[in-house]
Amino acid sequence: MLNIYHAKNTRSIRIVWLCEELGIPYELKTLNFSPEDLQSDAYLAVHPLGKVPSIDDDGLVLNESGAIAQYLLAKHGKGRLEPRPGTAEHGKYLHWFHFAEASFMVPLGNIAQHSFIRPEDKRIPQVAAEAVESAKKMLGILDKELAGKAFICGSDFTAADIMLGYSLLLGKMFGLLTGEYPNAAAYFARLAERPAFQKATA
Ligand SMILES: N[C@@H](CCC(=O)N[C@@H](CS)C(=O)NCC(=O)O)C(=O)O
Repeated sequence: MLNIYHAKNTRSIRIVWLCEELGIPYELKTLNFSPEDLQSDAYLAVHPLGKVPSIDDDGLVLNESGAIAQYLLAKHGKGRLEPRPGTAEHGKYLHWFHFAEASFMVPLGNIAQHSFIRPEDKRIPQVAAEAVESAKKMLGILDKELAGKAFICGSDFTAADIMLGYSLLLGKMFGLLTGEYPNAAAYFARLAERPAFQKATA
C-alpha cells in the first residue's frame, strides 16, 4: 500500500492530486503542520528534515515532491500525464515540472517564512519584500508562456501542471495571482476545477 504523509495546504497536495488523476490507491497519513508532528521522532525517521510530503510505498520511503511524482509516474503512469521521453516536448515538460519547485517555490517559501511561519522576531521584512518581487517576475514569465494555451505543455494536461498548480495555489493564497497575470489566473482557475485538485485540497 502507498502511504502519503500529508499536511493541509502543503506540497503533499501535489502527490494526492497526482494519485487521484492516475487512480493510484493510497492511504493518507495526515499530519498537523506543526513542530509537534513534523519534528516528532516518529516522523523524523520518515523524513530527516521533518517536511512534507513523504511516501512509504511498501517499505520504499521517499521525500521530495518532484522525485515522488516522477517515481509514481514511472511506476503507474503508463505514459499518461507526460509527453513521450526523449522528445522536445518532454524536455519542455521537464523544464516546467522542475521550475515549479526549484525556481518558483524559492520566493514563495520565503514569503511564507518571513510573513507568517517564523516567530515575529525571526522574520526579515526585506527578505519577504524581495521574495514578492521575485515571485511576481516568475508569474510574469508563466503568464507569457501560457498565452493561448490551456495547459503549460499545450492542450494536454500533464504532471507539470500539478507541480505548477500547487505553486500557483500559494501565489493565490498570498494575493499575488491577480488580474495583472490574466493567462496564469485563468490557467489556475482551469486547474482548480479538476475533481482531483479539489479532492487533494479538501
Ligand atoms: N523540496 C521539498 C520541500 C518540502 C517542504 O519544504 N515542505 C514544507 C511544506 S510545503 C514543509 O514541510 N515545511 C516544514 C518546515 O520547513 O518545517 C519538496 O518538494 O518536497
